[in-house]
Amino acid sequence: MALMEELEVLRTQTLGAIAAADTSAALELVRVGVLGRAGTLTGYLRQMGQVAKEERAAVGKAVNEVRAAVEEALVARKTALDAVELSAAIDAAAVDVTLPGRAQQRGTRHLINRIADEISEVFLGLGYTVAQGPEVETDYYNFEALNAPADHPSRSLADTFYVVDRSGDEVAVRGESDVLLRTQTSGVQVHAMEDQKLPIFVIAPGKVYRRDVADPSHLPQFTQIEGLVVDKGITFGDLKGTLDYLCKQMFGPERKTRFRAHYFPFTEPSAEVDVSCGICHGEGCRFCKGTGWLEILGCGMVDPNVLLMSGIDPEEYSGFAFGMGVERIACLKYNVPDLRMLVEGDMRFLRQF
Ligand code: 2NL
Repeated sequence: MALMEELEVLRTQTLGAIAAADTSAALELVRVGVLGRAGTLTGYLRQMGQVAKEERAAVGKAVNEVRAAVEEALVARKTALDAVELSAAIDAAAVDVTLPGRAQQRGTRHLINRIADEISEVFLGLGYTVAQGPEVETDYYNFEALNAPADHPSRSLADTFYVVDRSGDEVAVRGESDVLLRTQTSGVQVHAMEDQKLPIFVIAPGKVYRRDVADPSHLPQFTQIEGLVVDKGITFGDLKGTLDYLCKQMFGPERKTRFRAHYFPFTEPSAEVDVSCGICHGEGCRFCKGTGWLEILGCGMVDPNVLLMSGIDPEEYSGFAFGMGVERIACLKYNVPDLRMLVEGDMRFLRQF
């Protein structure tokens, strides 16, 4: 019975092919080749009509047995291959939890802002408020209200950035005031004198602009903190005590201050304040250029004319004011030799602070 033998060969070959299939894709090819539409076993089922009547039952039974055996072997092999492939996929996607993590790059505050905040904190502790104002100001608030004479060099085109329109003409507001980038934050305090009730204890930190070429001690843009006090009975003694306290808070309790007579158009009398050198403690060294002192700010008693222009009676009220460059103070505190290092964005330098 040739047919029965053929079926036996087909069973043996198919079970061998199933055992040899080493991927589920290869196994599927075996399945389609035997049980698919054009499969070998399917061919035998189609031919059943041509099988002699008396053999039909036996052949049919044999075909079904082969099919049952093949299907059983397919399921078993498929289960085994699926397990192998799943574990291979898991291994391939595995995360090594013992690897060290990648550190997040954390930003830090810029030294300039940190020092500005430290200075502000000293004055907040003394009961001052912090005021802010526009970086684009009018000539009136930046110069005129501060008693700067019309021909003062700081008002010249060479020293101040004036705002121009497209044709290059200077911009005028209300037809009278020139528009400029503020050279100091004084305008903020003029606004405070005009708008706030007395007494005034205010500081004004912010960016200011001067038409300077950057060098070790100048930046065309820097951060200034100005302060203003207006009350009844304010004296130069109040000014000295306040600024001496500021220096000791910022640089340390062992540091001394000295007040040198100076001139500003907006204060009278005026002074520059030096803090004793932290490197030589007043002996004189290279850092303080042999003087024992480091210049840190300018100050003075508010000129009566300045009070008057903002509507305050100088017979009843007096005040003091001061201004300092934050970058300068940061460099003095950390012995940085060049202001430009603060704004060059070299992270190796900036991350130290
Ligand atoms: C400096 C010196 C100073 C003032 C700023 C001021 C403000 C008003 C009235 C009077 Cl509203 N004065 N400001 C006073 C003295 C000095 O700055 O060296 N700044 C970088």
